[in-house]
Amino acid sequence: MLKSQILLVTILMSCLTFLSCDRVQQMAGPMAPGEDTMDPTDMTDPTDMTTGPSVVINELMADNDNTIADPQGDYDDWLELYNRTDSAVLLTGMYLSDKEDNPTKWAFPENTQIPANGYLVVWLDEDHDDEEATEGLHANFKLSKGGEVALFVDTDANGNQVLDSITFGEQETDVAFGRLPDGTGDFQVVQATPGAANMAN
Ligand SMILES: [Ca+2]
Ligand SMILES: [Ca+2]
Ligand SMILES: [Ca+2]
Repeated sequence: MLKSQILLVTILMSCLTFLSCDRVQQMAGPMAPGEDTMDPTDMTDPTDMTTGPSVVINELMADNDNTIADPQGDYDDWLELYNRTDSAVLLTGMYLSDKEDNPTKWAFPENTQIPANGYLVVWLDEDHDDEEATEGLHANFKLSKGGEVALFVDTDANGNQVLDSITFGEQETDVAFGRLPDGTGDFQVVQATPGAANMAN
């Protein structure tokens, strides 16, 4: 009786050895490494509004005569960024520029943050070196009323990445040009809303 039990176990072991890993995998179909651990919720939804850059250029004014003064009381050009995500974004290592051949013209100061679904205004007034201009962000270039380009740029191991850019034509004094709706819409003439949600003209 004992001998026959041992024989049965031996036969079972042989069968298990025959069903080697390769064979089990073949029967289950080809499987890429890690495929069995993929979470289907990790898939990118192509209709998701938040695909693309987290932060975009949202509004600008290239000839501000009496719309809004900067913290030093000057009516200067300005540009508004908008954070399209539900998380604050650190802008360290990112840049603004008005020259495609010099995309890293002005660096955001270390630890500059834009809040979740929030706005950030940068004065484009060349007051970056002004010791009086301690309040507010002041870039080292201005926008041309006759039209030019504004670039929002990140840098990484692959070099400069233009996250967003807007090429605009001639602008009218005290008229803002912005996305409608915020963050995703096409640029058009809008009401001037620096630091707040864009509104139809
Ligand atoms: Ca200024
Ligand atoms: Ca310029
Ligand atoms: Ca705005």
